[in-house]
Amino acid sequence: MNKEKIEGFIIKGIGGFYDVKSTDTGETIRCSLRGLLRLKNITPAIGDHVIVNQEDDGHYVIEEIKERRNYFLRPPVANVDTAVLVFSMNNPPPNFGVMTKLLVQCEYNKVEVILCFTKSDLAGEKALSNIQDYLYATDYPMYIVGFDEERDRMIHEIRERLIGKTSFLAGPSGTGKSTLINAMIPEAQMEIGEISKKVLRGRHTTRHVELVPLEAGGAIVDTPGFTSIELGENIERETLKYYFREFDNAGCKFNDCVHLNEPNCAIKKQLERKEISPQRYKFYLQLLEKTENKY
Ligand SMILES: Nc1nc2c(ncn2[C@@H]2O[C@H](COP(=O)(O)OP(=O)(O)OP(=O)(O)O)[C@@H](O)[C@H]2O)c(=O)[nH]1
Ligand SMILES: [Mg+2]
Ligand SMILES: [Zn+2]
Repeated sequence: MNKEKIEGFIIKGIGGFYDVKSTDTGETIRCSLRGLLRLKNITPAIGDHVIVNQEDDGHYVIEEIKERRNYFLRPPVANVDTAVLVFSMNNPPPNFGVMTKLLVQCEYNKVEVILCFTKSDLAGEKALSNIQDYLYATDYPMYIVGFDEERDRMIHEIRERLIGKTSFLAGPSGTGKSTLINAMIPEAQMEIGEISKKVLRGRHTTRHVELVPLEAGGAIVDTPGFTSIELGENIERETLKYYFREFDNAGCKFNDCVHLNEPNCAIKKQLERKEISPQRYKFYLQLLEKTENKY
């Protein structure tokens, strides 16, 4: 005899189990995954809306994952509104290649992007100008935080922006994602690691993805850092250009222009007028080459 089904969303996954927060009662229920879903090779993601069933033996089992509004494979999150991309200005310095791929994935998944640059206390003017050289032609909102007297004000501003949304933090390891969450939500108490220890242990501090509610509404997801990521497989040679938001694709002579060597290419003109950052264009070409190698 089946008990009543529970509707909720996944807030945490550990060792094959998933914590589901009930939409009705707000209770957190630890669940396993029904064999059928496992057979279908569906991997649950944090943020997934699910239906849970209590088995006769009392165990809770996720038996259905509702259709996703959007989905990221790495980090594995679903149904998100906002991506907060976190890069440190120094120690480690920002990796613009990784940033480009993350931005393309966010555009593809149609999520709002916020860029956070941390450790401004450890960085000089050169670090800031490198970031500007890359981003000036885009209109991504950008926040700079560090351990300094401006910190509380900046943290407050970022938190205000995230109220009412489901957001996730993503970026390389050691850039201060968990530190940011703890600053915005002190009850979160995410584990924070020292860079030197990370290198010694050869692993990341945050090892699972976890969703933490914001008191004023919404939730933030902490994710483990990474050293490299791949472009999503659905991003193809002809469509890559649409995920560079400052590109004026409509202006080219040919609809299928990939802004390489085609005549009357509007992007080339934008480049000449410096309306596109040469850095961003360079990364675009690198990714374009990768999409070619896939076939
Ligand atoms: N000086 C300085 N250190 C910072 C700042 N933000 C974070 N840190 C330090 O950076 C180190 C890494 O911080 P974490 O929050 O663990 O980084 P993370 O991005 O969560 O790392 P992973 O979980 O491995 O992905 C810790 O020693 C933090 O104290 C900052 O603004 N300034
Ligand atoms: Mg962390
Ligand atoms: Zn073109």
